[in-house]
Amino acid sequence: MMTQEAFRQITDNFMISGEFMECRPIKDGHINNTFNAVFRNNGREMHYLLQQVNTAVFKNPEQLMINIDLVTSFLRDKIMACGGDPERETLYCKPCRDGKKYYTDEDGRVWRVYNFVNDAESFNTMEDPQLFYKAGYAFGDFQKKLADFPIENLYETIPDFHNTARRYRNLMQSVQKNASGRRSVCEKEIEFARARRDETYILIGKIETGELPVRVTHNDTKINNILFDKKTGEPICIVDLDTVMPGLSLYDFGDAIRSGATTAEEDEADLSKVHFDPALFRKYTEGFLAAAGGSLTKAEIELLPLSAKLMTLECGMRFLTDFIDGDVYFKTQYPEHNLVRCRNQFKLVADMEAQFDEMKQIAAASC
Ligand code: GN1
Ligand code: MG
Repeated sequence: MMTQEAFRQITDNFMISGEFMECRPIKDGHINNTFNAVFRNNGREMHYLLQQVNTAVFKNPEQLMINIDLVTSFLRDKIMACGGDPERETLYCKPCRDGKKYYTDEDGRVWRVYNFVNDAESFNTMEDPQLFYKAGYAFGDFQKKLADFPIENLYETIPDFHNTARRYRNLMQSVQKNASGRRSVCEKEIEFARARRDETYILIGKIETGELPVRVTHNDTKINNILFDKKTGEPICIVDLDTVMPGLSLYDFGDAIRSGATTAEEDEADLSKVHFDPALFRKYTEGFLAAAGGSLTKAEIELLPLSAKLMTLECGMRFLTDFIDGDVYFKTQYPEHNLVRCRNQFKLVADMEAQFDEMKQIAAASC
């Protein structure tokens, strides 16, 4: 547990005016540690988003922060050109007093500070189809805004992040090693993944053949990575930019469906509550295509349903791998947490397979 004095000392390294009041933990996200840093400046309470970057996951914070700085500056310019409010519509880094974009403390921990978007909220599920339509539009628009970003300037912050075939191989290596000794309790899930091995190569294969274009994508389009304006209910800002890098539009589409076109949270253990919802799939698809559809190729549009299934399978395999490895990657709250998440994702995969024809019809009708 860090003391408030320790937080004060960390934030003191950033160009923030006013007096430090306190840091409050924000519990979202499985990777980084996030805090609301409260300051008082001229009698006004000011908020900043302080994050401790997980350097076990993001091994090169220098490159990570270069990416984020380039992307957020680019977005800021675009937002201003459209008459938008760059303070609320994009994150941007508050620099350190030495001009760097992040601070490394004495224990080697890496910290950064973003603007805090006030009067905004995020959701872990999307029961309201209209809200999910807006989410689709927002992620589609994010992709569209970055369409002319010079992709060659971006580092790959986590290599092979959405290489589903690689994720499958990693799972099988973990199964072999069985570091936690937990393998025997998840044989059914291992078999589920094994039965879908050939499909894990489809998207990566189409990059290699040039059938699918590599674009600047977000790569972590979990639905709670959109901030909605509390007053208007409109999406205002896309957050969690650590994995913005070269990728497929299908990764962003698929991961949003994985996390949003479902009737339950990602770690709902009661599978009778977990269903893929085709009506939500339809809404997101319509919203995403309304914003980004014009720039997508025929091949991309055709693969939308499959990408939803593959991104869900991939995420389930990653949870399963981490369960077998002994919970070394994702934050967990209890010993079976990763297995519960895996079962939840695999239930969605099975549902999508059962309703795949309907998904294809919806995608075809939405463009
Ligand atoms: C992680 O940080 P967060 O919770 O938004 C993960 C995503 C997974 C997601 C599953 C860098 O995202 O890839 O889809 O958990 N991010 C990283 O909930 O691994
Ligand atoms: Mg993330």
